[in-house]
Amino acid sequence: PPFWFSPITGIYSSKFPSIHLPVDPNLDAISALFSHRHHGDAALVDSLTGFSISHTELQIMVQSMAAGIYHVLGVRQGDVVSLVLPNSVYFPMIFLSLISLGAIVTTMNPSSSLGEIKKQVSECNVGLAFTSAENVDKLSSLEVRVIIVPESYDFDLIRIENPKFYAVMKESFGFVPKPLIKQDDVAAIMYSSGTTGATKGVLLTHRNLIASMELFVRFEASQYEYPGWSNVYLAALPLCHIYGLSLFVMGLLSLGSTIVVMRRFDASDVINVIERFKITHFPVVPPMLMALTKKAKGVCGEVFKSLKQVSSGAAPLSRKFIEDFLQTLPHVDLIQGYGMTESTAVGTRGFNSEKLSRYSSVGLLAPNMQAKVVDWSSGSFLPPGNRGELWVQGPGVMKGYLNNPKATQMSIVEDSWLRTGDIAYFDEDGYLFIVDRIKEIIKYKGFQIAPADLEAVLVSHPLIIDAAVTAAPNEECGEIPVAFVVRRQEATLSEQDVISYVAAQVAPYRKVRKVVMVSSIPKSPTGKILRKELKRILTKSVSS
Ligand code: 4UW
Repeated sequence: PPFWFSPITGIYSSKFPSIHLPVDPNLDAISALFSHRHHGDAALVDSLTGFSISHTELQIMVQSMAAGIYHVLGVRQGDVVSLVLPNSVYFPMIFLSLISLGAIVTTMNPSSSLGEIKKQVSECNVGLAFTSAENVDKLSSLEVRVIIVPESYDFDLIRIENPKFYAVMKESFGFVPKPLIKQDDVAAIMYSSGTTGATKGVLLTHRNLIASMELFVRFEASQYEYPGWSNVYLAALPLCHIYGLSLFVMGLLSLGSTIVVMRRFDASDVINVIERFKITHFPVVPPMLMALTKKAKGVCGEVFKSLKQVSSGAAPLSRKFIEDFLQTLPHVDLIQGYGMTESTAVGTRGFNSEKLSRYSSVGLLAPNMQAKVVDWSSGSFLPPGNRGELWVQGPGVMKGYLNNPKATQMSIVEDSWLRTGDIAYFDEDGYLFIVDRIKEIIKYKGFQIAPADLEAVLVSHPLIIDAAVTAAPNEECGEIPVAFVVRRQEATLSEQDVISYVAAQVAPYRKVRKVVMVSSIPKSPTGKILRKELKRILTKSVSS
């Protein structure tokens, strides 16, 4: 057998030598981040205005903002603060400042509905939020103290128009007592539905964030022929999701790379931004790759001269997209990566994906990570070439779910193994291929949608007796949520009524996009929704 697989234990190990992670139990992720020395110049650049701050300035601003947050806002170690923010240069500054104080950050998608924000605010016990103007009313109605984060980088203007934020950011308060932060303390609570049920808070510790920075981002950069600090990354992925957060906010800032931040993804803008800022690396989700390829076909190749690498993840990438991209931009390296919120994005990354067959692989296990491929009927551990549920183990794996020991016990099994809910196999060279998903989550453009969350909204409708949600494949978005609905007998409820009802209560990306009226929901004797059966009904209704 290869050195990276043991037929006795069934354990796959990383092909890379282990990386020495800091052993001091009293270490916070921000001290670890800023302890790295590098040659970096510009750290964060706003793609719209070109406003930029250097790595040195970033460090100073984080210190001064932490002091402002401590003295002006009274935030203390262990307090949970929410970021309900679109991408901006301020996002990393605020995140790093809060974490450095030992506060716990919970991120929310800025398009979240009042109901979604309410759930997270109450579960996490959020007292303060940093948010953009459009979410102020929602948060205030929940009695959360709000700090509005400006869109502008004109500090003279901010001093007049938003003196509160200015005071937090710029006033110099000098001394902040440094709390004792342990690596095992929780730093962030990210939301994910895991393998089943509603969305849950994923507890990520300082140790998890450090592991993600070292094993995912810094390790990959160490494999390039050129130094990581010379790269210019485009951050169009949402920083509120684990992929953007661990890559841009932690890993790349520690490397000294330059990050050009886009408020939101737009394919035409992206092309201008790539040319203007000479972007070298562009991490994407599959729909972004598709949109980029489409746009690139009509554009002179010179525009993409600087681009070296595009990395895709968070959802499966079809072979068709891969081939199309490689034909359109043959000089650009395409890799895939795989990770989860529950693993702090640590998982696999593609390296030297020289053969076309390898492009559809999500790459090799990160250093210090181990995996098992488990046969779901017999429970046995499978060797290379065999498909089963992927389990992973390593320092990126979360502490557990917030206030939910049962869900934690179901996800982290045999002491330390995280069940991914993905069906996968390793090939004879140790490359991982994700082939299916057995967990319930729907991936819409790489974002998670928990069927259970939508089902709860659906059955709250007075005319709906029962409901179930599953995914339908969709070329542009990967998957879209489809609702199966059982109406009250006398009810005149249309498919459009159902779509509108849900749309009013969830973030736009999570809305139901198709409705199938049924007379009953297929369930097991114990009342569990038979999702496979739903999928079957769906395929039948499409093909007939
Ligand atoms: N192919 C097929 C993939 C893939 C995938 C993820 O929302 P979460 O919890 O987290 C993410 C994290 C994505 C990510 C992390 C680190 C990294 O290097 C990278 O590379 C580009 C991406 O999406 O959803 C986790 C679930 O998303 C699916 C899979 O089902 C996983 O359990 N998923 N990446 N390349 N499916």
